[in-house]
Amino acid sequence: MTTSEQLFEKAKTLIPGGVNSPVRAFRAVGGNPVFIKSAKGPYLFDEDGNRYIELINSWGPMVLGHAFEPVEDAVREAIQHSFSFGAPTRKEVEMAELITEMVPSVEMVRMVNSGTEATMAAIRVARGFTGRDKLIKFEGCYHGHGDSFLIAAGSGAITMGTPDSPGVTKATALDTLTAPFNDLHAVERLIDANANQIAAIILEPVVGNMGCVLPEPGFLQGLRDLCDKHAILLIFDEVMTGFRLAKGGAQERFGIRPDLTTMGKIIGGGMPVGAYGGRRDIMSIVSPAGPVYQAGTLSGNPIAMSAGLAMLRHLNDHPEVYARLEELGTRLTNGIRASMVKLGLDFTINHLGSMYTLFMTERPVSNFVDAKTSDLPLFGRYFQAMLKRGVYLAPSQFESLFLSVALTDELIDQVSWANEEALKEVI
Ligand code: HOZ
Repeated sequence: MTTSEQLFEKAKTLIPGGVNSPVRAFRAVGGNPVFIKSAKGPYLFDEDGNRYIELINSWGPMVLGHAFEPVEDAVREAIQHSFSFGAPTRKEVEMAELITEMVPSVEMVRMVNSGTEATMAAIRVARGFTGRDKLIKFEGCYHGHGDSFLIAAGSGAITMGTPDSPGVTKATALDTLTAPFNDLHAVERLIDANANQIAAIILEPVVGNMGCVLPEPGFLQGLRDLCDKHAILLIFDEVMTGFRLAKGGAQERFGIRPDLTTMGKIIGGGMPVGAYGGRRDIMSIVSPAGPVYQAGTLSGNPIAMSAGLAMLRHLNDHPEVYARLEELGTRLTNGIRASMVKLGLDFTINHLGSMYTLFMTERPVSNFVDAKTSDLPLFGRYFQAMLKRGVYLAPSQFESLFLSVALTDELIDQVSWANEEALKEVI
């Protein structure tokens, strides 16, 4: 038995399913999860001494690779001053200033501890601001595990076969309306059928949680226009895309200004951090400035702020990081396409910048229904074939992969090679 196997056996007796977040249990791909011991740059190392080229990067934030030295140094410096105060600090002010500079739609920002917290708070604020109860989300988008979002949810929820989770009350579920991603007409119909009742439309502007799915031309602008017309707030969930697709996230890349934005672990340099922010008039209703309550002792934690500041400052000062991420993403997806031509395969690759997904379907994937046409058992075999060749992919078809600038051209070519060999093996 490997060390990972031993750990998993024990974990299953102590932790539900043996893991603290479902996707990583490998249920969708079979086999035993590998237990990670450490990571550096582009590599993960498991408890059995195996090394993997890392294509998840903690589900997004490790855009500079693991254990990036300026972030490590910042954490080392910060821990000398204790770990938590539950009181304001200079670093929180610096963080807020930097975020508002990098993401101009965010005029005020509140730090929280995870993307889930950020989205839960953002919709509360949207409801408080508009005085309306309902929200529109898109099938297959995932906004964390808040009750309102576990309706037609992607990521682990669909991976485990529970897009609509038991435990969410009927009343809560009724306030969440869903539409297919990229379908403006469906959104219009929902708005018409629920006149003056919709507080917000929330979406991942580039989806990571049903695999990588791109907005079609005009979709984001169409949502912006509908929101303006009907006094609905537009919320971009940039937990995965923020500071990754561009310095200012997907909203910079597509030139759309949402009313509110949610952000995640990247602003903690990978540590447990989230944030929500947006228009000053909206954020001014958050307690204690206004009546909408939201709080947290760990919010703005000094260690996490130090890590996040080091990472965001680096990204802000080094725009070449984004050009490099583009090159790496293009090199890898071109390599995968070339292999597929060679092998006579026509699977769909969705790609933007440093995010991509190879869907095991020949159908173009622009929404959840399309994504679900993927051959999931084939994906499982492909995942295992890649793992065997030392490449660590997301253990679910319904997740995006994320590259880091720690990858080199040579490593990208190794991944392409592994990909071709893996496809040959499983087809
Ligand atoms: N649901 C997360 C990504 N969409 C992954 C959770 C994990 O860390 O296992």
